[in-house]
Amino acid sequence: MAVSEDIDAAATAAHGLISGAATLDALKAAEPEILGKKSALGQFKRALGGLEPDERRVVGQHLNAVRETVSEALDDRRAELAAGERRAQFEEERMDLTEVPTDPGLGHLHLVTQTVQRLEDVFVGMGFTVSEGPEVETDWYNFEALNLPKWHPARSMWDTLYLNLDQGDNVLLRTHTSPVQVRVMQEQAPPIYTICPGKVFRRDTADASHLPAFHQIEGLVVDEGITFGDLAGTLDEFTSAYFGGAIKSRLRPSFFPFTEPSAEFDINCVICEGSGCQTCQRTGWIELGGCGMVHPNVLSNVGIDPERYTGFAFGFGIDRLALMRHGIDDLRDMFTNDVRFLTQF
Ligand code: 2NL
Repeated sequence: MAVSEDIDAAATAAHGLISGAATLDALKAAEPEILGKKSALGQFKRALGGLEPDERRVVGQHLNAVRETVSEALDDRRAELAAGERRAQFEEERMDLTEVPTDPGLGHLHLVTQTVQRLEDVFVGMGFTVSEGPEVETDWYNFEALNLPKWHPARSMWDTLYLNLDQGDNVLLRTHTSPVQVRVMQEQAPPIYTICPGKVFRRDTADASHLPAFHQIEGLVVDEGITFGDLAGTLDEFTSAYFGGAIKSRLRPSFFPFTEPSAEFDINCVICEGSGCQTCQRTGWIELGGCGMVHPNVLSNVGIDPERYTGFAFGFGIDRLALMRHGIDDLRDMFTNDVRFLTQF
């Protein structure tokens, strides 16, 4: 039958267009010509209406079967081209990862953590315990208990960061680790021999020698018969245990509201060992921190009888200690977390 052969010829042409399309875009552009209304196969469909019912049935069935086959071929070709184009895209965007080291090596503790652990080792070796406490504190623990009532002018020694919790200026980020020792004294009767390392906070702009969050270690001893001589001896013993026998310590009079008497505590310059250099401004000494005999008011505030017990306390910065030991000249370098810097230590 002539019509049937024409349909087969149109189908062959359609299959030719399908397999001839080299890209998805080309296939899409050819679609109207393959099965669209104006395509040969589309026109046959419209022409069915003019045929006799018997012929229409036979030709119709044939046309439908042919259109079905063409439609399947179109779908297959579309899938094949899409897969090919995706493969080409992957190939084009492939990244060469061979420069990434295959063995990144083990990490290690941060320089400040290493320093804290060495300090703890030295003090634990001298019979101290290690105490920790909250970084968010109340005004009472951070100031009031330490002989710093609200009106005390020395409160301006600490640029305090207050937390806005609708509690006025009552809740703050601790400005020193002393509140930990206050808690220890509340919870535990003397004898007390403890150190408190930890993070402390000040309202400061970061520069080479200041950070708004830094690390401090404080020590506290409360027992019967503790004297200023015990304080000096403990700090000197610590100094030679931590820095080596060549480094000595000395005390200079100072003031803290929570100790009386109070002192600054210097050590021989670790660079020149006391002979004088640029780092110590040719004095041979470097200031490490402060110390003193615990003020009787502080003992009373935590329920310890100052007539029976005396004590000493000291505090110094950990970050600067690490800085000194390793000849680093900018505190910020330790916390920028550039592994090229950190892996040196
Ligand atoms: C410094 C000075 C110091 C204390 C901390 C202290 C703690 C209690 C009672 C009395 Cl619970 N004192 N701590 C005492 C003197 C100095 O630190 O320059 N730190 C960086």
